[in-house]
Amino acid sequence: MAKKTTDPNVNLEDKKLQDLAPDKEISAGELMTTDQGLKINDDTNSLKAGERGATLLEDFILREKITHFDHERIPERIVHARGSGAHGYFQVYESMAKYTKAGFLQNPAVKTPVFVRFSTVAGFRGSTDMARDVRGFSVKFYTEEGNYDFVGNNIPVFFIQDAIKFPDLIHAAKPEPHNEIPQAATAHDTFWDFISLTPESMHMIMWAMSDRAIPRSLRMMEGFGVHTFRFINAEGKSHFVKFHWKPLLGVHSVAWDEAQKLSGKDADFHRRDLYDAIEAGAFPEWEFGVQIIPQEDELKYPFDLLDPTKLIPEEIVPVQRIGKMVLNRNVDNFFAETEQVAFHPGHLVPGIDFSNDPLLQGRLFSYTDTQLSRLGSPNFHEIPINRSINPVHNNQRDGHMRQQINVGRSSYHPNTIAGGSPAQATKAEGGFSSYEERIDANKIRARSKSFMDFFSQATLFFNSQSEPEQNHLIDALRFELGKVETVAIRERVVGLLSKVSDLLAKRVAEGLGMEVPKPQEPLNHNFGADANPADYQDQPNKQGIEKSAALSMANTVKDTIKTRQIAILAADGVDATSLKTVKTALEAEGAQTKLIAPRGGFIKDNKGGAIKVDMSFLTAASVVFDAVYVPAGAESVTALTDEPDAIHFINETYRHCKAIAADGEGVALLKQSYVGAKLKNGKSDAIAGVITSETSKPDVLAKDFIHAIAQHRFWEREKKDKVPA
Ligand code: HDD
Repeated sequence: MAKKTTDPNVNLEDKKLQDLAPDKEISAGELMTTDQGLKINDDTNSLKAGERGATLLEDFILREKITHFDHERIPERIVHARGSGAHGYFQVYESMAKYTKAGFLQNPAVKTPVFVRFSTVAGFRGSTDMARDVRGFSVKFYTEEGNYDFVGNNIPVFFIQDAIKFPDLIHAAKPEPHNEIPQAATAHDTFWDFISLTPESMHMIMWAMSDRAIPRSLRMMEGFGVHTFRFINAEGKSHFVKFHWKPLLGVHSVAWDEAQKLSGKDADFHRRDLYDAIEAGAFPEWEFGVQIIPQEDELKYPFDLLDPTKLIPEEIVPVQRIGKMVLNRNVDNFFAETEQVAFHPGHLVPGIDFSNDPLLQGRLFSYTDTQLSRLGSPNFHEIPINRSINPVHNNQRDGHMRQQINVGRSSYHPNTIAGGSPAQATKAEGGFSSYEERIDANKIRARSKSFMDFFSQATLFFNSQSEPEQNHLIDALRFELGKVETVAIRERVVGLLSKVSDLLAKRVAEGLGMEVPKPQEPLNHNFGADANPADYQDQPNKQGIEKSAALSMANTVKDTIKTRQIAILAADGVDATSLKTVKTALEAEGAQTKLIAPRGGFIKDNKGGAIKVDMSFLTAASVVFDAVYVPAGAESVTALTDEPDAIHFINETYRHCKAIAADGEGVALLKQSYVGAKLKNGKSDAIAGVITSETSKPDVLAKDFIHAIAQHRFWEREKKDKVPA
C-alpha cells in the first residue's frame, strides 16, 4: 500500500486540539504588562509634561499600546471576506480504497479533525449575513498525510469558465468603484452589465437568483466542490469525482423580504445561528457525497466534465454518501481562527488530484498568493489554525514572523551534513505524485467547443423548480434588474433569459414593464483569440432529462423541527397549561422557544406563577423565528391585542409563510391581524400552516403545529393570501 496506515488508537482530534490550545484565560490577580513583560503601573493616563501639558514622546507604554492597536486589522479577503467558522470532525462510513488512497477516506474508526468556514462572497467583513449571494463552504481536513482543503460553494456551478475572467467578475459584483455602493448586493449596473455580456453565466444566475442564495441557516445548505476532481487509488487508477455536502437538517431558505429585514434586525443572523446551535449542543451535520465517473466515461456526457458551469444531474450519476461531518466546537477567538484560516484548493493529499478545469487551474495560483498579502508572510502555515498535524520538515526558511526555530547547519537538499534529511518520500512512503495524464496539444488561447452550451442546464434548473421557487426566482430577477439603471443592460439580460425559458423571460419582462427583446447575437464574443468563430454554435437543449428532482428544495427533508426557533407571544395572565404543554412538546422535538412579551423581566401566568421573559417586542422580530405560538389566557391576549407590535409580528410571520398556532383565547389575536380575514368562521382549516384550537386543546394543537413547522414554509399562501407587513 502506498498509503501510511492510520493507527486507530491515535486520536487526531486531540492532536489538533493541542495545536490550537488557546492561552489560559487571565486569572484573578494577574498583573498587566507591556508586550515585553514589564509590569504596568498606570494604564489610564499617558505620560505628560505636567497635569495640563503635552504628552511626551518618551511614553513607550502609550506608544506600544497605540501602535499595536493601529495594526490590529489585516487586509480582508478580496472575496469571501464575511465568514463564520467552527471546528468538528469527519468520519468515513467505509473504506473508499477502491477509488482513492486518501488516508482520511480509509478507516471508519478514525475521526479526522476539520475546521469549516462559511462565507458570503461580495460583502465586506462587516456586511450582512443575509445578502443574496453565493455562500462559500470551505473545509480544512487535518489529516495524517497533511492538510486537505475543500474550498467549495453552496452552489454547484460557477459564473465563468476560465479563471482569467475572475477579477472582472468580482470587480463587477463588488460595490461600484466611484461611490462604493451598494454593499453586499449584486443589484446594480456593473454586475448585470458583465453578466449580460457573459452568456456562460446563465446557469449560475439561475442558482444565484433562486432561494439557494438566501439560506435559512448555514446548517441548512448544501456544499459542492464545483469542479471535477480525481480520485486516485493505490494502483494509480483514476476516477473523476464531484464532491457534495448534504445537510441532515435539509436544505431550507428564507423569503427575500425576510432576508432584507433580517439584514437590519440581525445582520449576524447566520453567524449567531451557527454559534448558538453549537453552544446548545445541536451540532450541525453533513454527509459527504461523491459522484464517481470512471475515467473511460469522460466524454460520454452531453456536457464537458471540465466545464465549471455544468453539474452532473444526480439522476444521471447518483450521489453516494460516504461519510459524515459534525461541527461540535466554536472557535475560542474569531481572529486567530476564522480570520486567519487560509484555504487553498491546491492543498491536496495523495489519492485526490485535479482535473484540467480551467477555472480550477487558475485558482491554484490565486490562493497562496492572496494569503501572502492577507497574512503577510510565507509563514502563514505556522499559524495554529493552519498547522498540519503531520510534522512539517523541509528547507523553507526565514521570512516575516517565522515561528519555527530550525536547528542545524543544513537547509538544503541534497545534503550529507544532516544525513540527507529531510529525505524525499517514495510513493510507498506516501510521497505525493501527480496523476500521469498524457497531454499532447498545441499551446492556444481558446475555449473548447464542448463548453459552448450555455443554456440547457440553466433551462433544466428553471424547469426543475416548484412553482413557488420559480416565482421567487422571477421576483429576484425583477428586483435585481429593477435596480439596474441602464436600460440597455436590462434588455441584454432579458434577451439572455429568453434563451433559458420563454416563460421566465416573459414574466421578468412583465415585472420590468418591457417587451422581451431578441437576444444579442453573436453570444460567442469571447471564446479566444485563437478560436475559429465558425466552430461556436449555440447548442440545442441536450441534457436528455426534462427535470431533476435534486435541484428543487421542495423535495428536501421535511421531517424534523430540530433547532427551529419558535416565538411564544404572551403577557400577564397567560394560561400556564396552554403555554407549557406546547412549549414542552416543541422542545421535546429539539426546537427552541423564546417567550416574547410587551416588556422584559417576568410575566405572571393565570396560576400566579412567574415566567421569565426572553425578549420584549423591542428586541425581538418575527424574522428571526421559524414559527409563532399564541397560548390561551384572556388577560394575556387582551394585552397583546392592544400591542401593535404583536399584531405586526403575526402579520409578518404570515407573510413569510411560516407556521402559526393559537390556542383558546389566543385565536383572538389572529383575528385582530390580517390572518383574521382569512379565517373561515374563526377556523383555520382552509389556511395552510395556521393551526387554531378555540376550545383550547394544546396537546392536539402541538402535534399539528410540529408537523407544520417541519414543512418549513407554506409558500402556497404567498401569492393568493399576501398580506401587508
Ligand atoms: Fe475562490 C476565497 C470558493 C473561484 C480566488 N474562494 C474563496 C473562499 C471560497 C472560495 C469558499 C473562501 C475561503 C475562506 O473561507 O477563507 N472560489 C471558490 C469557488 C470557486 C472560486 C467554489 C469556483 C468554483 N476563487 C475562484 C477563482 C479565483 C479565486 C477563479 C481566482 C482566480 N478565492 C480566491 C482568492 C480567495 C478566495 C482571492 C480570497 C481569500 C482567499 O482566497 O483565501 O484567492
